[in-house]
Amino acid sequence: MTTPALLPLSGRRLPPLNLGASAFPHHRATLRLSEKFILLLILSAFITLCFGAFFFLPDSSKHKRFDLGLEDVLIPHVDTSKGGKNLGGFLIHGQGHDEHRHREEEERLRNKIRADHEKALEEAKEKLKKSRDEIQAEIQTEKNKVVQELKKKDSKPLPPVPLPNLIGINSGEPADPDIREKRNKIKEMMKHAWDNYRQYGWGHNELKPIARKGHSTNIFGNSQMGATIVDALDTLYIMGLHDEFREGQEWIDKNLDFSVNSEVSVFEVNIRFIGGLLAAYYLSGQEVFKIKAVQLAGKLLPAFNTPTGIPWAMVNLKSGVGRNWGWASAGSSILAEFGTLHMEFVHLSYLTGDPVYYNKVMHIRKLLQKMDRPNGLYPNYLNPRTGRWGQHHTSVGGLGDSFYEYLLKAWLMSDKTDTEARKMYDDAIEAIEKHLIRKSNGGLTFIGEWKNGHLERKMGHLTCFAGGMFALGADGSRDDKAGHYLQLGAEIAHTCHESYDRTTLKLGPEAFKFDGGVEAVAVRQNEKYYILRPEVIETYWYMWRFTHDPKYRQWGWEATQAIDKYCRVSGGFSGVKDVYSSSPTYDDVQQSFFLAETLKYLYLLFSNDDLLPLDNWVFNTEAHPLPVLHLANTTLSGNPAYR
Ligand code: DMJ
Repeated sequence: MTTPALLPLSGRRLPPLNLGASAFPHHRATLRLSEKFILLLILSAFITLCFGAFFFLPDSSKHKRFDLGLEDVLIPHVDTSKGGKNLGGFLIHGQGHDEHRHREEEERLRNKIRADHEKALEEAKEKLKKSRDEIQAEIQTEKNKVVQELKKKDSKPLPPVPLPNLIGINSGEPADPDIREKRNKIKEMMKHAWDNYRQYGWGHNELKPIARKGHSTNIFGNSQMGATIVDALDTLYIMGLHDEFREGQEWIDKNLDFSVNSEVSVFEVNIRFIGGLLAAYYLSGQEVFKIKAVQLAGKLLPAFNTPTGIPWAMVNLKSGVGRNWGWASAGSSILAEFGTLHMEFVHLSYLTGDPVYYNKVMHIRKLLQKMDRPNGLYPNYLNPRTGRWGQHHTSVGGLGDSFYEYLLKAWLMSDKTDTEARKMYDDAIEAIEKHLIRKSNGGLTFIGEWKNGHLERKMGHLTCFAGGMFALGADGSRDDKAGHYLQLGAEIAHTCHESYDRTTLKLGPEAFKFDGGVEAVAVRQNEKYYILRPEVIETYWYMWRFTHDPKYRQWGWEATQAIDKYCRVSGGFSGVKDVYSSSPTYDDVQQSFFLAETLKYLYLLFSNDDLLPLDNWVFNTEAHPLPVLHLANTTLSGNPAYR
């Protein structure tokens, strides 16, 4: 749950440190390149020699016979009347045929050889004119082609696994006409967002609803991977927008290609693409989503080739080269990024029967378990080369958030059998309560940030998801503190609602303070924006499911109306730059998570609880529902290939 797109990036590229077979891909390419140069030189020298020698050969006209091996050359012919032997439409020429014709034939062949040599010489010269980079790129392209061909030959269908019990894929239609009407309004907003993306941004990652064109950020790399399509699929399905769902499926089937020279965020691609594809697969049963998810996961695996096994933040999908964000403390990887892979990777192992994914995330967990934690808190930064913490900053918002969420959800998704994850969650939450959670003078409970030994009394919009997390984790909590955690969830929901209610637009700012008389209000201009984020609505939905207190639907409806009034434009939905201004300006981005999360949580808030019940489904951090795996009965993969 980080926002790397909003943080500065450095151009510093860190070389991979592993010393295995792929440790020096660049070096290997250089060797091939010089070999290629030498070969080209030898080839051109040889051609020049042949070409020159050809003109020094004696003139055939001066000799009775110039043997170019013509005696037994096969020349197409149909006439056998002159004594030749017909072999299936070809005539073998022997002695005694006409001199003139022979000379013509020699001449024709000589011209052909000369032309061929000239062509080869030209090609060799052309090659040598190219820069090292161009030649290297050509070699790489050829290598990739070969690899792709081999892969095609190797690609076997995925092993069949029994699907988990998929309960609660239904319409969830509420009986109350007022609630139905509200739900229909949210569905209409989804259609507006989708239709405009369909019209103006199709295939691009996101939409610029005012400029009416495609948009992308560095988290998706430089190619058009249709992030909005993949992220929106399950919301379309849940809302019963089946034509739109099929359009998306068709695009994915025909166009979604991961063999691109593009450097992407491992975390973002995991939560939006792999999570989105897996959820679409489980909801619809369409194999294409599973296949694409597995292909993509294979492209992320090289990111784990670090001395510690803690993955790089970014990986190039083609070369597999990884690196970290330049802004991260001392070349560190980010807790919320490498700690938010578990749910998707467990499902990948389950579906493929290949333990590689499971092993990667369990390795991360084991490593974290062994480390000392200052005050019991997990710092946001961990160096993947040394295995040591970076700066001692701890946050339940950006850079830390979904790590805690995934500990809890790993336990839930395992049908509550992964008690190790539950223990880590309980320990972490206890330390967070002790050091980060406080009450303001005005009685608002907030979660601050720990920075170098002191508490910053500021809470981010991202942190608001924690209300829902506390409620979700209440059942099964240590010392039977379920009531306490449900209450804590309610208090966070209330605080976050206040952060919306105290603005002009009734939309929440990116971050708000509890300091010097300020309560739940943004102070700095660059923290006053709202970019269609879901976290506050996510918490309303969880609180609604656990309490059925009507105020959560009321708060959700306030947010729906505010979004429709202030963020809706004719070309889609846009974020706004200042929620305290009555005439806000737009940021002109329709984030893919608006379709994946914000509208989905709103729709579920106004649906019956039997649509995707929380006993059977766990939502990943991008709101993609994955089924609980009843592992106790089935083994991890449910198929014998998995050991
Ligand atoms: C989403 O991509 C996910 O919720 C992520 O975990 C954090 N940020 C955005 C939405 O704000």
